[in-house]
Amino acid sequence: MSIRSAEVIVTSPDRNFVTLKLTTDDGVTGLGDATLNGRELAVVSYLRDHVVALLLGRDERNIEDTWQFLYRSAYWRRGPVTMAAIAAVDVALWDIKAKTAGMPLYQLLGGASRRGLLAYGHASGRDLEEVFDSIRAHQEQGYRAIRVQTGVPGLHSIYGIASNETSPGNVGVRYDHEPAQRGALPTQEDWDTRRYLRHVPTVFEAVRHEFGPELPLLHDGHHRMTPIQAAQLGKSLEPYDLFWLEDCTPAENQEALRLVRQHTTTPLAIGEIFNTLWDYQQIIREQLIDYVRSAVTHTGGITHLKKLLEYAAQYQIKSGMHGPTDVSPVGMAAAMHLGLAIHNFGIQEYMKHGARTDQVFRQSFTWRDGLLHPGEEPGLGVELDVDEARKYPYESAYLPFNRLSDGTVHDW
Ligand code: CS2
Ligand code: MG
Repeated sequence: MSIRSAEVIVTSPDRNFVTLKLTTDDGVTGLGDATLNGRELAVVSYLRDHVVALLLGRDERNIEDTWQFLYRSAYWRRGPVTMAAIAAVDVALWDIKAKTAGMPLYQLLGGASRRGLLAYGHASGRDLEEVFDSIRAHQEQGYRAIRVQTGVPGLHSIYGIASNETSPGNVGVRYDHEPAQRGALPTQEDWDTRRYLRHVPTVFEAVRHEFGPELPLLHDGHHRMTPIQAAQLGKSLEPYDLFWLEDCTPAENQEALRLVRQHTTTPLAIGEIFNTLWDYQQIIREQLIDYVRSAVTHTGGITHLKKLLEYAAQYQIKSGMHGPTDVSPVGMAAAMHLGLAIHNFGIQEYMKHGARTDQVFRQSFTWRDGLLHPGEEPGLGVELDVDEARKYPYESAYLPFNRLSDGTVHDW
């Protein structure tokens, strides 16, 4: 048994996706997601120009050895591009192993630890009325947990607001669920943390008043606050009992979370831009977060994320896997299989992909009563229609960036 071919497939049905397709000499195929939003082609080159040659002829059964080989033999370790490339190989090999074993991947990972995965959706609005309507619309779609992002008076276009104009003057073109805008250059957005800190608690007060105490509510600070501002927000949101406050401050300096922890009991989620277990070591060991936000696609695949979550479990820290539209249906399926099997599952982010994407990627997962389930097909349960994919060639797209009113670049 060995790997006969390795194809890197780039398609852009509703947004850009990068998928690795491995085929064994027995004709068994495996898929892995390698999509890195706004930097997709860097991973394509890493795979095509450096990794594919290393895979041909390898025994596809030796997943751990292949992981270690790709991680250590590269010499240059970690980082978003490397870990997305390794993730794609890893997940494709797990897909092949589960298909060969004739079982859904979660069975190979230890079987189901729950009926399904509680998932949250993205409600947002420029004002309270839009926020309320968006929450109701998500409840009608079956969501039983909701992330709330709100516009801030005085700020034109900010992260996470579906009804934002994509750029000033582009009236009517919705931001919707895709932050990466097609185009030759990134668009600039404006930001003011003090306005945001004054406004957000008033929105959660109104949402709790309107929707009651039960509904799990989440909010994404999207890396924009200093540690003391994050502490301030966490404290001011305590009365509204959030499920979590996410990415409250940039966490390259893991100690920053100590100051936040000192001042608030609002649960904290971090890690969607982390790539390895080592990025978390201190914040897990010091109990500075409650949820690990890493996605399988950006953290070295199932092999590495499973180890990270097992480490987190020792500290009663749970998973909260990143699941925006830039995690492809292949990456989402991998997240669902892992999430169903692990004990310390917390919640899964679930933004629905577009109709064209669902044509390119045939999926077997289910969404019922607010719970996701990866399905019972052998392997991941996702097939990529290569002819359909070819209809949508790559298109340049960038995530926006932020400048403060004085022109300073700020975290987006
Ligand atoms: C976000 C993402 O879903 C989230 O929690 O932080 O929308 C993020 O901005 C994108 O995935 C970036 O590619
Ligand atoms: Mg986020």
